[in-house]
Amino acid sequence: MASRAQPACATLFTSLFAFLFAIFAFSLPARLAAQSPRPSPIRRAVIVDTDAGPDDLMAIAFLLSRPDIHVEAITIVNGTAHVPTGGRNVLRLLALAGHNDIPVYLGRGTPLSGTQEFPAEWRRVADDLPGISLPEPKRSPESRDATDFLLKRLLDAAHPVQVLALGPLTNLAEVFAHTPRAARTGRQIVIMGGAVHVSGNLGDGGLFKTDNTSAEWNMFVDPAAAKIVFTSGAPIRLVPLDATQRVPIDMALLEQFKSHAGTPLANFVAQVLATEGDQIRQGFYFAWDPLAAAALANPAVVTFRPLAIEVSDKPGELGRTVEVKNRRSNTLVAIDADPLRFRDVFMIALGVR
Ligand code: AGV
Ligand code: CA
Repeated sequence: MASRAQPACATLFTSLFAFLFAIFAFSLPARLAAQSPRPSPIRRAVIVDTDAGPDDLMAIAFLLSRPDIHVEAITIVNGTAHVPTGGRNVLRLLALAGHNDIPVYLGRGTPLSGTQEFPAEWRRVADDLPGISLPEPKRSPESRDATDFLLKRLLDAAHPVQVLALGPLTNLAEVFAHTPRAARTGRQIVIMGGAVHVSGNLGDGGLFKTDNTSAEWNMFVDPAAAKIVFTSGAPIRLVPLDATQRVPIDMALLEQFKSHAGTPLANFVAQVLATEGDQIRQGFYFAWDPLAAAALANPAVVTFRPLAIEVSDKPGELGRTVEVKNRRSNTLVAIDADPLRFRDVFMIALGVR
């Protein structure tokens, strides 16, 4: 008797357990969604390599506001800001965003070769961020340097990561020169820089005297690094001036942010835009790094075309990104952008309507 009752009891228990488990399992997604402020559980891992200019910080604010993107780390490259101050400012932005979990790694303070620098006035503004209030940082930069971090992280092929490069290419080039296969293990690298079928921007603001009318600043500051990255075999999406000049930032966008910013990050963007008011009014302030970030998050904001790109080392056009015809493409180049789509993508993420 007892020997038959046992299996019956066990079956009852098994069914009861299966029933309870089914209720638990089916209600799990709904409960998780209710608890989490982020609707999408699948987030893309992104490392931002930045020279911490004011518009780099807007691009980072945008990415931090996207529920589908996980900014895993930020590496600082020599460029608009000086590396230590740039790192500190990024950590202050992360403190504002409540993202003190994101590590910041510092790169070297000079280009791989040459002594080109951004105009001193732009460097001062990027270091000091006049008119912009940010809290004190909640942590220090990591003690490992940026290239050591990038190298090991990119070689972890089991966890592919996208890199968004918003300044000169010094850090990435240092990594690829050291270990060439690191260029091929990551996901797409999205780069803001270059000018392919349009003029360069070294003359912006009349701060720098040069005859070079074809280079863009990020490529010009470290052309040797740009050359290494474009010949590395890395899968590159380039967002050059061809695309960014289609997206001028106008007073209307500034006003929208001023009157509708409802989060600390949107408020921060409003402040940055307000400090660029003069350039915006004169019509030469563009969505450079914010467009590249938006193109990473939502490629439909730009039109990509596969092209073979080479970086010039000729004196009169140092750093120019040249299209070479009849050669296999090495780059998806954003040759155009949709300004209205950019606005939507950027403003929706930051909660501004
Ligand atoms: O050339 C574009 C790059 C972007 O990475 N930077 C600005 C963005 O961070 C340099 C630059 C070009 N024109 C500028 C720049 C301007 N008028 N003010 C400040 N930086
Ligand atoms: Ca930049």
